[in-house]
Amino acid sequence: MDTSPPSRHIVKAACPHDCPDTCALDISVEDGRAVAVRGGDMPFTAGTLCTKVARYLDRTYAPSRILYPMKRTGPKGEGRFKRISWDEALDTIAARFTAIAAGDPQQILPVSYAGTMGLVNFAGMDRRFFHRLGATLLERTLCSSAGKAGVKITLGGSVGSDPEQVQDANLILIWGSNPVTSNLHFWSRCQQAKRRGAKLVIIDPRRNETAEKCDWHLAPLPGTDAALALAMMHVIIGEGLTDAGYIARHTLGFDELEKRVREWTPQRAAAICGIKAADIITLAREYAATRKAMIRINYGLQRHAGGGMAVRSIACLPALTGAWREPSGGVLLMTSDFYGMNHRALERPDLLRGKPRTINIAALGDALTTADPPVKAAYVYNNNPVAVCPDSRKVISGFMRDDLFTVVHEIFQTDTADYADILLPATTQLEHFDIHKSYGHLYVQASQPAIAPLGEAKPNAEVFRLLAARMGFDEPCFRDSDEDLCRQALHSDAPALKGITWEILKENGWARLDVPAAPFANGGFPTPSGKCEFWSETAQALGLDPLPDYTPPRENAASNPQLAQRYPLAFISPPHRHFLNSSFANLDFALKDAGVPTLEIHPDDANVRGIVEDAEVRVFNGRGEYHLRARITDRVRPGVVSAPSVWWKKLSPDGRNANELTSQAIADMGGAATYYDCLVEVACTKRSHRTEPDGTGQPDCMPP
Ligand SMILES: Nc1nc2c(c(=O)[nH]1)N[C@H]1C(S)=C(S)[C@@H](COP(=O)(O)OP(=O)(O)OC[C@H]3O[C@@H](n4cnc5c(=O)[nH]c(N)nc54)[C@H](O)[C@@H]3O)O[C@H]1N2
Ligand SMILES: Nc1nc2c(c(=O)[nH]1)N[C@H]1C(S)=C(S)[C@@H](COP(=O)(O)OP(=O)(O)OC[C@H]3O[C@@H](n4cnc5c(=O)[nH]c(N)nc54)[C@H](O)[C@@H]3O)O[C@H]1N2
Ligand SMILES: [Mo]
Repeated sequence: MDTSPPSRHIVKAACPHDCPDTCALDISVEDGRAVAVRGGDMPFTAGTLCTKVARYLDRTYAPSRILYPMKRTGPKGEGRFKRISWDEALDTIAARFTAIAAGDPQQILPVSYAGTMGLVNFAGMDRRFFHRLGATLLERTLCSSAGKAGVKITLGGSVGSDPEQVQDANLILIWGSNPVTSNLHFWSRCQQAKRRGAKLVIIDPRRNETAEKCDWHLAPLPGTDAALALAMMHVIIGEGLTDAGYIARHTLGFDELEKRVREWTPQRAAAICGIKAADIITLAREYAATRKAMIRINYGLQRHAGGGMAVRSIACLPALTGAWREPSGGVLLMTSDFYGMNHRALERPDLLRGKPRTINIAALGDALTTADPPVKAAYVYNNNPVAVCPDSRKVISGFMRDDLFTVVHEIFQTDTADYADILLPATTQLEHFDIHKSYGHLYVQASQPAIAPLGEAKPNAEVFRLLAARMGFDEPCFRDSDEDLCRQALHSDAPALKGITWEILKENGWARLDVPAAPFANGGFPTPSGKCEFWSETAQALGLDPLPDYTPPRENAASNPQLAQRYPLAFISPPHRHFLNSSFANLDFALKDAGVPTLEIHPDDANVRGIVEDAEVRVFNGRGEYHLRARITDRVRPGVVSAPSVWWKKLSPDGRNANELTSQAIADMGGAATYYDCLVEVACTKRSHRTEPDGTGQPDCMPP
């Protein structure tokens, strides 16, 4: 009998989820089983995790994981499957793809997003495979591409302030962002700043979890932030609060900008934003008076028709006031372009045959139902499109097509998996190698497998290697191992990566990029001019206004009064604190913490509709409808309703979720989805009386 104590060791990994914090993880392993997950010693993580990822073992060892390849036995959408072998699964896929590709490979569509953000399994062997196949190219635009395009115009790329400096700021503007929910480790640094006396201002149509803890909350109407930023510039320039030296040396187009913002009086912006002109003036003066002022933009404000312009306009502010001179000044949307990793080596665009068409995932529903040539096969991985893509009724009718061959590679049997012809089991982060950059800090990380794959689960990269071999793709790059891919990501002469090797990362878990604390104190923006570009030739070449301006939402009272008459409320569906997009939204602990799906509605809007607390309401527009429990609260401003998301449809009381209502229309830049540009009406659905425990009746709906 072996009486030796179980051997316990720590494996260094990284959180794979789509979140700016990309945490370092320490996985404790005992006898081949992971027994604990803790925050690693990477400075941004500093040993703490969010409540979801602290329970990552519940995800890895969930009884509901898919562990074997399966094929569908019932009708599409019903979710009945039967176990098959990997050989049968791969042979089936290779045969179907080969037959379809013989006609036109563009009839095959990869459908992926950010289920994992490790580069090996996010954008490596998969891209090689689809490039070589000649499949349709997918434009991945569900989240950030409008904002990304906006900062690229003004700053030259996805670069900005170092989030590890924010604790020294004296003023922090949290703009379209909810760090308590979605950027926790940035928030802990904001709290340090607050304890030191810094002022925290939040700009958000909803008094979100973060706003509760800020000093000042401004609540503009959704999609109107560019007007607010332009009016701030009006005040800053008009009152001479600028840093003339910084402007002269490090910016382009100041005279043109001055002329443009002259039209943007605080009164004009106030009418658009639905806030007070006096507040805009105060905000502009306080911002300009504080050199150590950091603006944290996040994605909430760019999920609108004018999302690109909004981010572009806000990104001009620190160059006007010279806040870039301070490490704790400037503006941050994302840090991704500081890395300079070798994405070409990973994705191998040189393998492309011909010039395949591009399909935008923001309009997946239209693509699956009307594209010409039609999509005959869809390969879904890292993505739950039935739950997360806009206008789900169309997405579902696409996946319902009998003549569509659908492969889904997943950890769980999601809403999308139910439509698969072939369902493949995926590994979780504890079971594979990967390399991680981040969009919210400046560290590179190695993620190493802590345990063997559960059941017959395989990583994304491995499945594409096996498929490539079956399809006769004999280029050597299809035989690269996962660690080869990690090394190739670092094959780069980017100065920020100097001295960082895969071996060092494996040993330490992480390494910081070589980026100075105040990256643009002396200019050096990665724009064509090297300056912060108020006036942009790049924008002009894209057919856009060379100067910042306000692009109104597609769906609001000013831009579409007829629509607003039928559907008068602006509907937003921001991330739920207990979920990560639709990930975790199937695990018992997260569902228990989240409770029932709710709609937050202001008392004024509830009263005129006869809606009382806890009533069941129908939220609807021309695209669809679903039912929610009403929460009557002044958290949302009048005219705005909010439904924290993204719930799995099949785990929601009425089998539907927020994306029944959202639109496939795209933003002004980056082909981006416009989830929060969405008008709805709300009605109380039940006039019945529910019985309370004390026997009294509580009407669900009151006469308005
Ligand atoms: N717990 C948790 N964390 C997450 C996620 C999650 O689902 N749950 N998702 C992850 C992902 S993929 C992303 S992209 C990030 C998202 O992180 P954020 O960008 O912070 O999330 P959002 O809720 O989209 O936007 C934040 C805020 O924007 C507000 N907002 C909506 N429209 C507007 C507007 O027009 N103007 C302004 N000023 N504000 C507006 C919303 O009310 C919300 O409070 O979080 C990541 N982290
Ligand atoms: N209404 C509304 N809709 C939204 C949003 C919103 O705010 N409101 N937010 C949008 C945003 S910001 C985003 S980023 C998108 C997110 O959309 P997605 O990127 O689709 O994110 P998830 O919903 O988390 O689904 C990812 C899936 O990938 C799977 N997965 C994880 N790791 C792996 C792996 O290694 N291999 C494979 N094969 N699968 C894996 C997970 O199990 C999960 O089911 O949703 C968007 N949808
Ligand atoms: Mo996202």
